[in-house]
Amino acid sequence: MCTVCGCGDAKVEGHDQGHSHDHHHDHGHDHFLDHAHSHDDGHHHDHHHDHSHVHHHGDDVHYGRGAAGVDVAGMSQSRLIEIETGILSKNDRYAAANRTALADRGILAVNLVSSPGSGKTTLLCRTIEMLGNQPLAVIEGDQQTANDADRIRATGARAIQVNTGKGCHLDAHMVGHAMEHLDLAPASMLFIENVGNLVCPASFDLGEEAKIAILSVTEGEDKPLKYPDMFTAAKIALLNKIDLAPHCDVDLDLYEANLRRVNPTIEIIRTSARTGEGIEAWLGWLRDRLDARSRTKAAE
Ligand SMILES: Nc1nc2c(ncn2[C@@H]2O[C@H](COP(=O)(O)OP(=O)(O)OP(=O)(O)O)[C@@H](O)[C@H]2O)c(=O)[nH]1
Ligand SMILES: [Mg+2]
Repeated sequence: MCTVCGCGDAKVEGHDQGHSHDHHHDHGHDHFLDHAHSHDDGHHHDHHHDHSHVHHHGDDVHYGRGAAGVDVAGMSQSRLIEIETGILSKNDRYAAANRTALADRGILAVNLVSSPGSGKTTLLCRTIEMLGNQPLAVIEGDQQTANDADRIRATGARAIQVNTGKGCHLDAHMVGHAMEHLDLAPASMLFIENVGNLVCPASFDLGEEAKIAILSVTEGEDKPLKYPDMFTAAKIALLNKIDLAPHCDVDLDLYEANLRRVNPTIEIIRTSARTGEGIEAWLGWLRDRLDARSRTKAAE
């Protein structure tokens, strides 16, 4: 179960719905194409569920009314809080382990987050092509299919697909597992493409250097205001599909102003994965961060 939205109560073989499972994943099999566990043992949780409002859906279902701030059928509020508390510290531990492993090898990891279809994979393919011989690897998160990993591999880059099943986000444990399989080169870049979802991935620390929010011009200028958590969590936003702007009723300056309203320090680059506009600036951002990593490592 995702304790942000309550989704992902997948029935998984050998796993009861919604229990606070403490699985260890020391099993030897590669389950990256069948990762149907909801993995709620991985939740970095500084979101607050401080909904003061109540949504009425029908006569007797109320979301977010209780102390846990989320309703899950058949589960008490105290049980939900107990589960969340256990989950949070676990994800933080996994994220810290990922962060240490990455820092030890001077690897830059970035986490691409966005709503479905804003252009994450297309941008990544373009990025990989333009980075040339920079060592890198990709972790692809989707509920189903290996389409995106296949697209990445078509560029010649190494990629591993994590299917989250009913889960709505990647967590630090999944990423740690994928990192082991990728056997990352020192001073490489690791791109993590999260599940397309503008809500839940904001709350999960994966051990990455930064969350990169991708927005496309067709989504509407008000999205930063409607989904602020994602944009406060991100260090940089790529305003993508800029080539379509002349065909859309979009005010790009207002888009940027709304981003800065929710996150005054966010960096913004206008990009087109189609034409390549803005991609050099994005590569410059990545290279600067990778260089900073190497300098930190050399200073140790
Ligand atoms: N015109 C235009 N189309 C784009 C651009 N970037 C992506 N697209 C198109 O947008 C569609 C979705 O792109 P994807 O790269 O699959 O988006 P995504 O964010 O990876 O999607 P999910 O992984 O499903 O969340 C595809 O048809 C792309 O060709 C762009 O900069 N300009
Ligand atoms: Mg994709």
